Amino acid sequence: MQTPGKFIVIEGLEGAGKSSAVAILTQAIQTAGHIVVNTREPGGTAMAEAIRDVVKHDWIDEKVTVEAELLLMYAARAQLVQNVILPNLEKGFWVLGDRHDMSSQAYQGGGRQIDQNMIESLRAITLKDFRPDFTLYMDVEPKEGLKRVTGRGELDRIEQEDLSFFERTRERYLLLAQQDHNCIVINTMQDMQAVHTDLELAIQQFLEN
Ligand code: Z5A
Repeated sequence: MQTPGKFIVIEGLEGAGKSSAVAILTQAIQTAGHIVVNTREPGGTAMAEAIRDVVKHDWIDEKVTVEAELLLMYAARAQLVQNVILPNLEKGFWVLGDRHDMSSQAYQGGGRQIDQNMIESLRAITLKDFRPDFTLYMDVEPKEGLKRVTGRGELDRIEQEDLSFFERTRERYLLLAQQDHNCIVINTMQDMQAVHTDLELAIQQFLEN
């Protein structure tokens, strides 16, 4: 789908450093003269934020099925794409997303081990041929990522998963990144200054092309 604006996405496990990446990329894109609209997934519209609360909530006496989780992620995404992302891209603004479809492919496909064809069908129904123009996957070893975010308070339902869930998620992320020629991998197992330099170089190259 061709629009005047560009859709850039930051992906990665928890503790990969997505928050500071958002700040650096926003600044670089604005300096190049574009208006930036920031989004996060799941969330970003009133209804999608309500879905975010539902999907992250720990329902204690009720098992959240992997199918329900997947459907909720796509319901939130459908709302965000139609109400926020596409209208802004059509105005020529740049949209910078903290997570998008690759999160479902990695967390629900890799972590939860949902069949890839099922996810692909949902993707096709919800997003049709809409895809990011550029994705920066922030790679972190799960143990290190979880260490960085401990001490932030109570863990939500997904954060309570065991290490093997995050290892499967990371493995799927790396595979997806390798298959997507519009995606680059940023190694975040280095100090923050080096990560920031890599991010700046990557976005400059994209802006120049
Ligand atoms: N999810 C899903 O399953 N399927 C989907 O389709 C979608 C999402 C869209 C969203 O949670 C949850 O939903 C997420 C995936 C799932 N669940 N999990 N688990 P969220 O939005 O609340 O959480 P998040 O996206 O994972 O954000 P986060 O935990 O805040 O991660 P982050 O933004 O990457 O972390 P950060 O705040 O930038 O960095 C964390 C700390 O590490 C911070 O103190 C930094 O100073 C430090 N840091 C960062 N980089 C470094 C380096 N290089 N060295 C040392 N320290 C560092």
